[in-house]
Amino acid sequence: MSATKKNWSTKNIRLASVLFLFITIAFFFSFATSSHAITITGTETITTNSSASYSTADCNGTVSWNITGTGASINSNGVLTTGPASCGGITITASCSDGTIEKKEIRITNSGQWIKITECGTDSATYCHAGEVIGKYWYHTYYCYTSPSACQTATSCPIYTYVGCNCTPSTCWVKYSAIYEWQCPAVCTSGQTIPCYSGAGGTQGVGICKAGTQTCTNGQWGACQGEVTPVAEICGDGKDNNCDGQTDEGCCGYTIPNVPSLIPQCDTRWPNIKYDNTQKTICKKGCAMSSLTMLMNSMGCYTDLLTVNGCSECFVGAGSVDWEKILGAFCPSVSYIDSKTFSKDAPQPFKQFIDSVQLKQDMENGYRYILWVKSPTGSQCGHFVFLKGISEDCNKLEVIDPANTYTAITKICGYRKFK
Ligand SMILES: [Ca+2]
Ligand SMILES: [Ca+2]
Repeated sequence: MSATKKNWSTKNIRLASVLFLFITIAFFFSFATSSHAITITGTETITTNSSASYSTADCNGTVSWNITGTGASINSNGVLTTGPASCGGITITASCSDGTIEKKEIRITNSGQWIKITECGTDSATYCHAGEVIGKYWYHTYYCYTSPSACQTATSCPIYTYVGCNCTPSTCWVKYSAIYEWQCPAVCTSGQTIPCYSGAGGTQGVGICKAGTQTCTNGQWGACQGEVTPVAEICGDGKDNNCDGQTDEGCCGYTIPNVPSLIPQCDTRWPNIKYDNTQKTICKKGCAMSSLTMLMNSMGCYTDLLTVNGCSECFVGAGSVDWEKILGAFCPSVSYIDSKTFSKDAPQPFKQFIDSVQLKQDMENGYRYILWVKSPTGSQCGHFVFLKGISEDCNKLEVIDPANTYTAITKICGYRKFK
């Protein structure tokens, strides 16, 4: 029994040893023939004729390198010794002695050739990642379209033109558009400037209108900066806004209704008649009285100069008219509103003190003015005229002058205002 037992034990040990050896060999062969995933590391985008280095991660053995496309070559160390000369994508293949193989597609960007969208083909529904920058050329950036259908209809894309796209899952080509370059060639040197003007002919340099400047950026002219072109005339700003050579035209241009006839202070009807009770004649002294008489006549109160001159209480001091008393005596419907003096010594440009458009509105609203102006025979203030209107360009006050000298004036010393 014990011998039999011993024989069984010996048999079992031998069997266990055989099994152990078998498992060990099986494990060894299993280990020796298993493959690792390897990864090619190195740049994914290169320019034509450039070199680049690649290596593998996790290769359990030696690596042999191969390359396809565009005449490029790669040496045994994974160095791209001859870069791709031009168009097309290239594929680098690393074969590890442990049996694993890895391929890597490389994008080629260069001055105006082809790009291969390497992302294409990894997913049958996605050629490349939407919005991904697939290349840059000059100052253009090229973006990926997301689907075959988009790829096929992308010819309207403003930044480049698809010239070929078979839209199979592995190939989607974009060509930098020669057409685009023809349409938009560099037309200027960056930094260059030129004058520019988009207003109508004949308006540049007139009134407010002036040229601007265009600056060249990236070979193309930028927008015109700083130019001033015609706009509708703005009343009362003293500027020629529509650049037609006239300032504030159409803004004034008013003549009062019922323009009175001239009452000349010197007239054969009163050749040597004294003014008021002075020793001076109406011809010498009667401008204010004449202006006010014309004003009253235009406002429906007809009277004549000799009648006014005969009104003993209508004058004050040394023969100055009393505006209110004359109106009270001959035209009580009209009131003396205001008196303004801008200068007692020399007339001043009325536009310094009076807004032309406002003056026109005043006259339209029934206000009437007698202007204090320069004496026709001297340089100082000493004469009165009746304001009948304002010129089209707002620059001149049109008057009826008792001395029959002025028809329009631009400078005044002051005014008397009535309504
Ligand atoms: Ca104008
Ligand atoms: Ca204007």
